[in-house]
Amino acid sequence: MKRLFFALWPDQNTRQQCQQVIQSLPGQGKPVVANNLHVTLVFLGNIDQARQIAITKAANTIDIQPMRLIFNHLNFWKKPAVVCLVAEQVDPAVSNLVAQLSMSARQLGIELDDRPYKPHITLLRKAKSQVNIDFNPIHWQSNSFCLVESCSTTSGVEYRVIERWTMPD
Ligand code: 2AM
Repeated sequence: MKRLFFALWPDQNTRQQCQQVIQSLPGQGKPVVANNLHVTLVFLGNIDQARQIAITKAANTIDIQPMRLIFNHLNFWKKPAVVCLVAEQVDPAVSNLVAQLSMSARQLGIELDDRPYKPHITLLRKAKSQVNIDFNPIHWQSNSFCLVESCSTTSGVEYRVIERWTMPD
């Protein structure tokens, strides 16, 4: 079994901009390390090999559209205790992708969250309160999405891209 999720994987420049926001946050919570910053599309949970192969085949058939994201808000979500960058407007290209991946996962009997989808990048975990800082909105266009494994290591959780689907040129 692997703990898997679909995600958008920021380029280096976007990662650096997120890091700058993290560095300007008042000290609280546990910062997400630069290489782990991502936008979860669909969290799948523990998946066996047969289902991984099946969901990969389903993803192969998806027609990827350019996804434009503007992370313009910093939110504190009390229940997961995170501070995250949120894109208030959801690009239909992103919601379509989430809908297609979710449908494929459900068809394979994978149970998913029912909560409405909000693209976000978690910056701090174990956060305690809202932060109010000014920052320049982060603009990013993603032309690909990934299947990512969440791995527990002695130095903490590490997210590893195991498959990537990119829009043809
Ligand atoms: P996040 O996207 O808000 O940071 C791997 O665990 C990733 O999947 C994390 O980034 C996590 O939160 C996201 N995720 C979404 N739903 C989850 C769930 N029900 N359980 C664990 N992680 C979940």
